[in-house]
Amino acid sequence: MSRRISGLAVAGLVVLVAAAVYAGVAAQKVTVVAKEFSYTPSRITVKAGQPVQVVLDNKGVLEHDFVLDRFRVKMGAIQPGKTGTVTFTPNAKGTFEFYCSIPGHKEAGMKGTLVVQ
Ligand SMILES: [Cu+2]
Repeated sequence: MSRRISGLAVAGLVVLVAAAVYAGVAAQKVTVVAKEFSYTPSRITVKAGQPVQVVLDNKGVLEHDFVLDRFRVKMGAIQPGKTGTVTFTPNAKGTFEFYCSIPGHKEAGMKGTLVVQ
């Protein structure tokens, strides 16, 4: 009986430690709505050195993308009504541009700013 209880206690402790470790590296989740021809929000602020998960919610009628050259992020085209996800870790502080790589979209204003602090 006591062996069974201590076994449960150990299992519980393992779960707690795993949860704590996971929380330490949990991604900074950011949802960005894409439409013609903008991102909302167009300015995203994140912390350096911690993973960032970008969820692109395409509420437009054309396909859209999310590209951030500085951190080699390229989501790929997301169809209207769909969402796409990409995760990266910004390893430098500063202000960086992200944009849509579908031809003509960036030029039409489909770009934004990632601020890494
Ligand atoms: Cu676009």
